[in-house]
Amino acid sequence: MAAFRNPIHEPVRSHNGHIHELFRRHHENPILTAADWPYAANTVFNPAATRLADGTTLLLCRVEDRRGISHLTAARSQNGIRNWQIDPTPTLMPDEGPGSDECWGIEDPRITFLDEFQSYAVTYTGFAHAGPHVKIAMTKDFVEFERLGSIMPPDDKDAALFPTRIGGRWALIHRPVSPFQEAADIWISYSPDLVHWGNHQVLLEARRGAWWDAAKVGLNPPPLRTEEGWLLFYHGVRRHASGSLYRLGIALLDLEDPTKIIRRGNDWVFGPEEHYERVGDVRDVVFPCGYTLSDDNQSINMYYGAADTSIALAFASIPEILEWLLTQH
Ligand code: BMA
Repeated sequence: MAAFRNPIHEPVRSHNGHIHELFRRHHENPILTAADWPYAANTVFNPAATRLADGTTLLLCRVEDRRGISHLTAARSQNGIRNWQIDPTPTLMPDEGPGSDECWGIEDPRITFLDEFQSYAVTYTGFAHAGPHVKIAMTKDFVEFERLGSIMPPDDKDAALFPTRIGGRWALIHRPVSPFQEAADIWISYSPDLVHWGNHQVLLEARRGAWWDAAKVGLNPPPLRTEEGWLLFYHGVRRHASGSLYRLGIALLDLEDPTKIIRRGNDWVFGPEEHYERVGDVRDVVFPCGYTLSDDNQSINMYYGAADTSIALAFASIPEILEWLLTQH
């Protein structure tokens, strides 16, 4: 595996002098914008991330064109910060044919490497007349994709797989929306084969009322296995007079039974502060869809969409995150 210098040692910025910030932004943020793209694009944001076997960082970026339709394009870099090699044409295009269930685009991918298949599973949102819904495709190289189709009907999004079976079954976290309630909660479902899903249940509820995660919660990057449990990074949305605020929160799920929540942080841990996070096509949004880990697995490099316009990078120490969570009451 190629040497990978942990970018956490580069200068980083942390704002709030009164609160110990778990995440530190890279000083070159945003690290990717539409101006870097080899072809015309409106915005690039909400990337999935993984490290390939040779150590290369791969981002599968959501690219919105000037019609408003999104597709996915891969960007590769040796250090995960700069010198990105961006595919010269879209890597995965929506099927825009008549009757297609993704005629308005494909959005917000998450990548999970499945040991069992030695393949990457990409879960993403297909968008069409019936609403957003969860789709899955398998790939070994981010060149050829095998599309397994739609696995959750509309309105459903923000889905990612766990990397291994749990109790013999695949598990998927996702976020359906019900017309019967104003808030939207995170759900978990199970499958024997990645295609047929059942045993649906609520996993984590939006907290309603004045909370930062009152209105909607949804998974961000795929769950991360740690010794203490599965780390769940999720966005909380609070609606207010001038729009919605997207911030990041953390919970810890039991390794054997992820429906058991060991801890849920009360405070949000990352939110829009910098200009590129506050101002853009959709203001006040930080939206990570992926991370990579440092060589020693002790820190997380989180890639996130900023204001639905650009791609940025922030770092956190996994032991610090766990310590923070486990001392929450
Ligand atoms: C969510 C998702 C994200 C987007 C966010 C803010 O519902 O659709 O793609 O970043 O809204 O617009």
